[in-house]
Amino acid sequence: MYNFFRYTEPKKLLITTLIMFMILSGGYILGQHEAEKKSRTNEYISPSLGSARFQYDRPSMSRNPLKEVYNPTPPPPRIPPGKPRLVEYTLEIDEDSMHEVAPGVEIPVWTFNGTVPGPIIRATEGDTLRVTLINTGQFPHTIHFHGIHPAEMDGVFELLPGGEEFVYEFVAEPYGVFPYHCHSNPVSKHLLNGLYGMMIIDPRTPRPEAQELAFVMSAFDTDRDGSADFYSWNGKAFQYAHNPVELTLGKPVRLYVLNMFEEMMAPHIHANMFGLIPSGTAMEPREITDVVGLAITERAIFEFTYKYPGTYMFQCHFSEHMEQGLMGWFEVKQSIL
Ligand SMILES: [Cu+2]
Repeated sequence: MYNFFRYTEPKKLLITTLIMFMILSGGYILGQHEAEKKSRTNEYISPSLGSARFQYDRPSMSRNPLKEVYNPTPPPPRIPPGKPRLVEYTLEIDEDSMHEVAPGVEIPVWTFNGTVPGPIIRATEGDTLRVTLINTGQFPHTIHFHGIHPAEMDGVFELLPGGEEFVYEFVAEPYGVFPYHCHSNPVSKHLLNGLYGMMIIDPRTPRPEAQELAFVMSAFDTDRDGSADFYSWNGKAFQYAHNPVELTLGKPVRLYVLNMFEEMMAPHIHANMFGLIPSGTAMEPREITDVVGLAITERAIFEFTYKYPGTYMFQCHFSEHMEQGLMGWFEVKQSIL
């Protein structure tokens, strides 16, 4: 017994010292991290983040219009089931745009047609999609569409110099939800600067009638320190916290959602479940859930209907993403008809 204590006491002392060191150094690192976060410029605290008691303000109390809210309603689908048609878009790249990334915070960005994300491109499966790209900038750019198309329409090798135009033309297939983005190197910079958007290819047999929404999830590193400062639905942090998306009680909703940032996202709707159609490439949901993980460029369709009226949060379930912009409100109202 005597020997046992003689050998264990120094061990205990060593372990205790090690634990104390780990606690103290951990506290120091955390403190440094917090101080670094606070020193960042362009920090914006949304009133919807709530009070010191961490309660969320109701959206009607915090409505604070941005200069403009990115309309979450996608353009209507082509009128199926007619014959396949030619669907034309013109996308102009501008390297000299200012973009309000959060209320009162403007940053320089690169844009397709002046917005981040760029406009939604929409066609029906089998249509011929013709997209004219005009590069008004100084750097070479491209458009790389996801989906099926010939090699020379893939927007990887054929870099478009500033001041020139190029026409992408291919048959829209398969049906689903896709990203499009610049693929000029360094791709990370062209993406982070804002050159991305969503493409919806509708099935030739139309999906059932629903209120349609489209959310592109992305993030902005405003001070270029390598970590994102704002996370956004459709390019603006907190825009649907200040301007809730109105839904009609009992009416089906179809949400097209796409992640364009290099971190995992976890879109989640509150007090409800959705039918999940990964990549939008099926007519029927694969499962019923209320959250899904989306890696960069992964996308899905969520189909849901609210059963009760009221105000419901939607968010990215990564807490940091939510606190830095990826949250908002659905206001579910009785139909006035
Ligand atoms: Cu580019």
